[in-house]
Amino acid sequence: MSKVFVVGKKQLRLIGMAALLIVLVYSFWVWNSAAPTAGTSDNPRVIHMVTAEHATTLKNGQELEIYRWDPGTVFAKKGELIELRILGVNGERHPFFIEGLDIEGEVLKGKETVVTFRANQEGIFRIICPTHSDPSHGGPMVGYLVVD
Ligand SMILES: [Cu+2]
Repeated sequence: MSKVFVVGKKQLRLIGMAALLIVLVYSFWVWNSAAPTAGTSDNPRVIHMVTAEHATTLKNGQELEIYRWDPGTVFAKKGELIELRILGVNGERHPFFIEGLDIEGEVLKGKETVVTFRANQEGIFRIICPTHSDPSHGGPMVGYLVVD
């Protein structure tokens, strides 16, 4: 005894759309897995930062000026090779170190400082400019590197 299935136009259209969806999902999956994973091989992932300045005049006439890393927080995956490029826009000179990591450098106005490192350690690491440490010294100029 055999069963006979009759497929109507509506079912045929649904089957066609399902097949198309499967092909699209599979194509995306193949395309996505073939894309190079930046920062995990010998090719570092580039992160751009700049030095920025915020300034205001208080009601008493006092000028308040602070420097910041911009963006204030950057992210890396554990094990990722990072090329941190910091362009000096505001402020003549910003020495810096990344607390807990053996990374340091100096950013000069109009110049780009590049540090390359592998983010081997998970955590939140402060990027500190010791020259601009608190409000009385144009800071705190602190940014964050988040590795997870
Ligand atoms: Cu600074």
